[in-house]
Amino acid sequence: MNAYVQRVIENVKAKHASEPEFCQTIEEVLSSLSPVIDKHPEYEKVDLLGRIVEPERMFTFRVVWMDDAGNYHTNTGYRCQFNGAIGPYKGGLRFQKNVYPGIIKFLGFEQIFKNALTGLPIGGGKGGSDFDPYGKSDAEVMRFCQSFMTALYRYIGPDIDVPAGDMGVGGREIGYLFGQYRRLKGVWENGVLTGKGLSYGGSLIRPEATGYGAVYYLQEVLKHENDTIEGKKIAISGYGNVGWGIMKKAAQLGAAVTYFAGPDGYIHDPDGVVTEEKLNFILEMRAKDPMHCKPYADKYGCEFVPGEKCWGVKDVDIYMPAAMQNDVKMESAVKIAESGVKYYIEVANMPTTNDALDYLRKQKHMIVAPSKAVNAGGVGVSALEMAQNSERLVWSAEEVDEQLHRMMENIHRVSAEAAEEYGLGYDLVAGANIAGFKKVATAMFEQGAF
Ligand code: 2IT
Repeated sequence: MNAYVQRVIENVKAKHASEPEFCQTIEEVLSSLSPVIDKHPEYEKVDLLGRIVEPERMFTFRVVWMDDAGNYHTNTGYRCQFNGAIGPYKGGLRFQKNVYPGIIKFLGFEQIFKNALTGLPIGGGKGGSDFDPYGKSDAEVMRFCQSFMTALYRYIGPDIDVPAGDMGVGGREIGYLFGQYRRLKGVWENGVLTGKGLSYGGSLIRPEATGYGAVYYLQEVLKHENDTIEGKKIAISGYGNVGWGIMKKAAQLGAAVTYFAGPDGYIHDPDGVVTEEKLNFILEMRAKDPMHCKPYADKYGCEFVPGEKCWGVKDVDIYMPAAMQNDVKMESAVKIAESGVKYYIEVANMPTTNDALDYLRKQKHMIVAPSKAVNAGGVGVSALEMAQNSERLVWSAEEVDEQLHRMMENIHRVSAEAAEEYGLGYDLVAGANIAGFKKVATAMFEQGAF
């Protein structure tokens, strides 16, 4: 490995030892960049890598809210404005009780190259809070969101930083956040958040975009292998917004999600989650109780395996981890490799530990695609939402879907070309890191040192 790359990785690991997720993403991404740094010694001269691993700005804030019984609670809010070289900071907010700086920084760093891959002018950022939305009433969520935005509003804006949703932040939360922003600022800046409701500046297809985009990317991989999506069986983890979008698009294209895993175990539906009724049932089940997917098995009489993940099942063609970070560890990776399944398409942010990812990438019979490319359609359509807002226009669902489709084809193509350029063959993981880096690095270099 390039000595400068190695040094930057070691520095990050020493400085951020208490933030393992951040160290993990830095090590994974930077090790792909070795050949690029070899070719561009000018980047070392201006310490471009030392700069890129340091957020431009990151802050915490106090969020105090009152529960329905009148008790006060205090949470920590975060926003990491990681890199604004190619556009306003852009990235979601995660509300989950395990949120701490290491999670926000890993997500923020992933967002930089992901956003660059969309081909649109958006920088990388992320935020959130250790607030646990589970079991909270609507009124409690509203009060929390209002308090959160009261602390954050002066640091964001359509040309500054544009938050969106992530885990624990969906349409409802974005509505409350947007309402409070508007109340505080007294202006209708409708590009300030994305994932908005359709009645106040949201984009058609945004809720489905991450899942749809993942399937469009998968189609490009299949095309590269002279294969097609028709008749393919898919095992996924997660059945949130993203997993649901995968199920729906797969069904439209003649494929089927036949396994899906939730927090309580996994479901095997040999017929696939392909009907309108089943897709709607998933939505209802999640709204009622996000922690259990067993009701699906009870309703449709299919197998439910409690406490297990579906990694290693043999009667599928494709794996798509779409739940959360570090979902697939070494033990699962070995089962996946032994199952003989060819396609491992990451969807959630950093769903695979570094050792497991290295192991899977070394399997000769497998093709591995990285989440920062595969899930980029979500933030890509967020950027399309910003474009519609600034034009004061609403594009049709067909138009947005068509642009999303083209975006995913392009992301796959530039990733494959970047890997090819550096003699790495069809390495989509390295290719995505290199293609994203090249755009951001060029912008940083041309803008001088800061
Ligand atoms: O991980 C992600 O890319 C997101 N949560 C979406 C971010 C966005 O700004 O739409």
